[in-house]
Amino acid sequence: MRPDMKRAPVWLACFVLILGSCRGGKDNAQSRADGKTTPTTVPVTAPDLLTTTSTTPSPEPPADAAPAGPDITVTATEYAFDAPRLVTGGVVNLTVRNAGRERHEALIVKVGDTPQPKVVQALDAFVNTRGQPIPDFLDFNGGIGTLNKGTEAKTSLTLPPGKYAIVCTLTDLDSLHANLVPAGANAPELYTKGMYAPLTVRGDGGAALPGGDGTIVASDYAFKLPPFSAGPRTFVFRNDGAQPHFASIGEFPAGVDADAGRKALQALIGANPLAPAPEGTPEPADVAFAEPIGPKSAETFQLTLQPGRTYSIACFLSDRGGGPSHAAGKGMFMIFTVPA
Ligand SMILES: [Cu+2]
Repeated sequence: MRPDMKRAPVWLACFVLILGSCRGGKDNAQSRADGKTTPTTVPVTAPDLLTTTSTTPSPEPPADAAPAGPDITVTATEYAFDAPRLVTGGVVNLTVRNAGRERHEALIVKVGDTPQPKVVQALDAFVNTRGQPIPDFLDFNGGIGTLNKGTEAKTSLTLPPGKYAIVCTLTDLDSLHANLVPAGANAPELYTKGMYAPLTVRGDGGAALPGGDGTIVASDYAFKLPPFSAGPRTFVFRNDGAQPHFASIGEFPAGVDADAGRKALQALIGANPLAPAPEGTPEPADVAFAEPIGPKSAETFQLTLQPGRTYSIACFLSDRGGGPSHAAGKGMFMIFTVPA
């Protein structure tokens, strides 16, 4: 999910070029965006996975279909998810691979029997007009946040039996360097372009959530953090609150200490998200997301911590009933520095 904390200055000429080529050929847009001409992708295999197309969701899997799990893999491309249609409930170990050229995510939302157009309408409202009430039929069940092309990430999450959709809420613009995204720019979310995969969950496989390297606890409205140490880590993100929460983790440039990080974060969160950050404010780079989860739920996420660096952690969700983001309205953000 997009953190919604900052949008960067305009480079209008380039934006026009990129938009033009986005329509005709994404290779050009991507090459311009990251300064490379060679697309890099990971090889994709799709063992016993069924391809899902989103515009016409297939009927429910048959009653005697064999569910996948607890280990499942979802592959993201432009613009589709290659994902199982039926999985065993309980703890699911999900690997998401980005085999496309753009950035993608795999957010799992519980949708029940709500038809796809109505879900999409609710997602549009949620993504583009933060602070509106979230409809009762929509629940967040974690997933994998923004993944760069050619990368993969893992999460373990809990899926009670029910009907879900795997969605990507990013747009083509999210694949551009932040400095190229003009203020107020908009593009269709990728779940409207094919990245909407219905998922049915049956039964409970009885697997347990792995422990990881520590637990980050979200409540209404604070984070409790474990001790941190440098290196590749897997953390449990647990929601003990009554509201949905997520964690967007940003890494400040080297040399930014906790004090400077706190001041910067306060300035960024207070700023208009469509405006450039105040002059000279160091900005944290998004490095990890614990995707949104509902109350009494937990998931794991991966995060590589650098020695001596300062990080931000913030929740930009609002209450289900609407209102300001938890970061802006409730002060649900923190700074931490990893020991050198
Ligand atoms: Cu929150």
